Amino acid sequence: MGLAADCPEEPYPSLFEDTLPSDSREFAERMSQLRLVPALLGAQVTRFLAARDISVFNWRGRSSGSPATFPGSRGGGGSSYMEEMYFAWLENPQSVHKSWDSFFRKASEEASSGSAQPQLPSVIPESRPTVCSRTKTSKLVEDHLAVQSLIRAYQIRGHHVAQLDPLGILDADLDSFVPSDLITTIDKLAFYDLREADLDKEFQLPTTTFIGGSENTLSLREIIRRLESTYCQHIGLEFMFINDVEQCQWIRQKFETPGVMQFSSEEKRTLLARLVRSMRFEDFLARKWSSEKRFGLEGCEVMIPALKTIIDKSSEMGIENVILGMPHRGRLNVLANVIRKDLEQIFCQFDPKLEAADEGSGDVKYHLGMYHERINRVTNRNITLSLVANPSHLEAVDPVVQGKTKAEQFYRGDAQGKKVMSILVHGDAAFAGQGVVYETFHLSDLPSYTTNGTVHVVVNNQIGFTTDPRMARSSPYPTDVARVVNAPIFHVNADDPEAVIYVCSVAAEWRNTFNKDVVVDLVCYRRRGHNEMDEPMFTQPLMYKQIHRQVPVLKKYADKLIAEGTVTLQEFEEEIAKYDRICEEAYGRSKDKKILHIKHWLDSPWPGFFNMDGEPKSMTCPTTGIPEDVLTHIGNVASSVPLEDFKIHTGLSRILRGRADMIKKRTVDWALAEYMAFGSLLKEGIHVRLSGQDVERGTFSHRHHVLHDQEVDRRTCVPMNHLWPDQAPYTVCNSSLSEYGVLGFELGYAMASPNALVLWEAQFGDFHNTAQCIIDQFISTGQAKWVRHNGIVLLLPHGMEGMGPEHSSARPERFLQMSNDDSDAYPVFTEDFEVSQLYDCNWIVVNCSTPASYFHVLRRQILLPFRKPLIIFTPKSLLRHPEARSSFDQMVSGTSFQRVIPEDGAAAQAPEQVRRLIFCTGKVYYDLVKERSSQGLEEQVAITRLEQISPFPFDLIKQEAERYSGAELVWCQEEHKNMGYYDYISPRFMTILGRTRPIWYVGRDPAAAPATGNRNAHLVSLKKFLDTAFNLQAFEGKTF
Ligand SMILES: Cc1ncc(C[n+]2csc(CCOP(=O)(O)OP(=O)(O)O)c2C)c(N)n1
Ligand SMILES: [Mg+2]
Repeated sequence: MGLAADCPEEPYPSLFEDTLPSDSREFAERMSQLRLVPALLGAQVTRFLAARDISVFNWRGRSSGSPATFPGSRGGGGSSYMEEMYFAWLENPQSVHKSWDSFFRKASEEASSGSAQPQLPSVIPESRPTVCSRTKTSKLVEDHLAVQSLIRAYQIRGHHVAQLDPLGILDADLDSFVPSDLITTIDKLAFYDLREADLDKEFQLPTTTFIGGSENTLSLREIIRRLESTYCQHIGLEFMFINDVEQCQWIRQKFETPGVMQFSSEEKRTLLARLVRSMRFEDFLARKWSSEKRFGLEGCEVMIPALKTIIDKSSEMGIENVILGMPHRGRLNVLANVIRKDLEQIFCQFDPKLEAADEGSGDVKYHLGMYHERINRVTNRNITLSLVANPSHLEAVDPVVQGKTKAEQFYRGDAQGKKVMSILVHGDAAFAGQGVVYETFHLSDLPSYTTNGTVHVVVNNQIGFTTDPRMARSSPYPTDVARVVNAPIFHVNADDPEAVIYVCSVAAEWRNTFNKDVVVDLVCYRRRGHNEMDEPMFTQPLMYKQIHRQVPVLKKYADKLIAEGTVTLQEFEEEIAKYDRICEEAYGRSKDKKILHIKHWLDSPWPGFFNMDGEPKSMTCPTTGIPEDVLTHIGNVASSVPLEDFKIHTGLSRILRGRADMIKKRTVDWALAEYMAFGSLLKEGIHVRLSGQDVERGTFSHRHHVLHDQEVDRRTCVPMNHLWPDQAPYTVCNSSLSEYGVLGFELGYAMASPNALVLWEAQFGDFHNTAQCIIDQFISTGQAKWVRHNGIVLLLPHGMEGMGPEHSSARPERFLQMSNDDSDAYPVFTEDFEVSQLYDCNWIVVNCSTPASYFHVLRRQILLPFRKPLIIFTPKSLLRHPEARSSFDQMVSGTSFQRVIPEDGAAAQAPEQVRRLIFCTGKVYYDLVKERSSQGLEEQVAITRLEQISPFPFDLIKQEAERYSGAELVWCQEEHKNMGYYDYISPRFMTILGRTRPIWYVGRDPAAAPATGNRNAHLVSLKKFLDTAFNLQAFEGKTF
């Protein structure tokens, strides 16, 4: 007989409404308060929890492990009902049942008098004659508390025993341990002080579970059965760590409600048809090109219907643009069956004789990107899908996808991410192993970086190349990294297609409801080796024996649907034949294709920017100067506080006064030049975004683009957005302390549109190397591999200033070594040499020595008729150097960026008298000028600056060398000889000079570290090379 029958008249439901706190912080606070009243509750709780030290039983062939802790109970969960009652009673004694009221009243009296503990409350009114004895009711309360704990245990730990591995070999959490509080055998009821006899008793369900559906009570047997079926079958849910009750409730409702996983026969047929496509596509490739690598999806064919479900569901909820990032595995299948790239364009890529039509080196077929606008068949709405091209470097594309998504949202005014979303697909080993995954997660909730939720899909084939997951990660699941941002994680057995589809549709809904990340972990297997040529039996013999026995998911699902009568065998076979025919026909057409157009694989087309052939509309660049009144206006805004009653720091007032002074004198320093460049572009409708660590103020406290009210918390003002009423928006944002993630993000942002100046600034240039993968794999090579232009700007503070080995060098040598202009080819100096040289290069590397130079190069970046990444070595001490100022005259209309700034002093008046011409770049120019003046060598030594180092200004260097035909040529740099620019400029000088004159090196000696940590050593080496620079006998008698 059930409990309700024992005490039928009791107001049981209200009393047992669940009140367990899900918020762990709140819970911790309460626990600490609770510690203040141990005398009151301590003994009761202890008694309730006593005698539950129970051994763990073998279950489903799992071996026993160490006993689990019991956080839901021992840590407080079991007592929390009592706590809830207690705190509610403290607030208002009327709010709890009177039996609790009397219990607490009594307890507090007794606690203060030091007498014995009170009895737990009876739910039976004391005045009523009762059939339930006091012990019985006490047991009843305890049993209910136990059932609550039991439900909570399943919600928290059910996933540990879920049947996730389709092979049935590995535990998805890498641990065979069975939590002791899950009722995996009858005897484990004892953990809760329950017995087999209790199984048929009815229990009131707390509000934190939905297993009852419309019923408020269930028998214990049914409770356990339903919990098992929700949490321990083919879906494993991890969400109870989320610090938000509403979100936890939402998930519980989605999965616990009885009958939620019902599919109509139409839905089942669609799912089967999608599986047919997924599987037969791989089969087709395997048949036609059996010895080609394609990184097939076999073993996780369900990923195609999974992605399609996420897209369908999202489209249903209003999404119009989905941006995908994914690695190699299954990529061709996704292109064919999710993005719907023409099959012949995929198949023709397998033809080794296919010629590339576009310039560039191209990429392997499973890296290319794609963009497609189509109608979503399920929702009948327009949808744009793009798959972002990516390198082999696993997970590197993650932040890039996020940046592109953010930009698309920005341009559409989609601040909530209701129109544009991203999906990231990961491999299990890469997701756990690559740090950029973590960096990308940390961007997910930052205001200037959030994409309002990403759906992550992990192809968890339980292997990474040849490495077993037990050797590849220290966390239980490959997905644990997602826990840091409170993303729910849905593990699912990929051999249960309906479970997968259900989980995916919940994931899409989650993203749409809460605008937060979510992870779907498809626990699957890899039917073949890492690629189709690999032998997996070398390293995973037993796993692969099982895989060889494994019935493919398509067959399993088809058998199921045929058995239940949803489809007939004939229909199934026809579906297969139909898709095979589609593939055959496309294959036939693909043979006619002789030329590969990589531009057909663009993930981010820029409509209208290039001409119809994808070429720049001109090969000229307008001058980059601007009218003086615009300079003055921007300067005035940069020197003021545009908001009323806004109190800025007095130190900043001084800075603004200094700026106003400069504007009056028609001069600019570095910060003002930047202001003028950004402001003028904003005026022209160009969106500007500057991101990086501490960029708002500027690492060197020179920028101050965000003003902070000193009296009103978090009141800020960005004067740059107060320039003109119809200007484009300016975004300046301090980033998380990440280079890899943030640079990738900004690169993706810049990818979305050519009409934006997107800049990433490193705190110090030295730190860019933690983002080296983005630089190597995307920035320097992106256009060559994927014909996609990108105008990202890197601002890299650089300069030897005695700040030690890690705050000195942005490693110019590395950027220059990757520049693609030919050091040995004597160029043809056509009329458009300057622009066409820029067009041909893979990136532009500059080291500006004046603010005007910086101003012009930033503007040129946008005024050019094409886009190239721009690397700028930016100054530190020059930011405040009194000589490093520019006059408006160097920035007004008609002026432009000077790739080379020739000597314009005394030496230039009589070049034939000059004995030495020193070429240099950047800050060392100021040291050289000072030294020259102190030695009185202005007439004998000319100094010429290279502002643009790469592509190398061959034409201007030639002119300079010819003008000073009798002078010795010297390259002077402050960097060590094996670093800096020397190795880059030296062969180019040789080429342009026809090897007739040497270019002597002056600078620091070769070294391992880029700079000394000793200030004195720094100064000594500076003096030494400056002495050599002006020692006119230094190279006498030397040969080259
Ligand atoms: C950053 C990086 N390191 C190493 C590799 C070489 N590599 C290619 S695939 C692979 C295994 C990836 O395993 P997983 O992420 O589980 O994906 P799967 O191939 O199993 O789908 C490795 C190590 C790589 N591509 N990128
Ligand atoms: Mg894997």
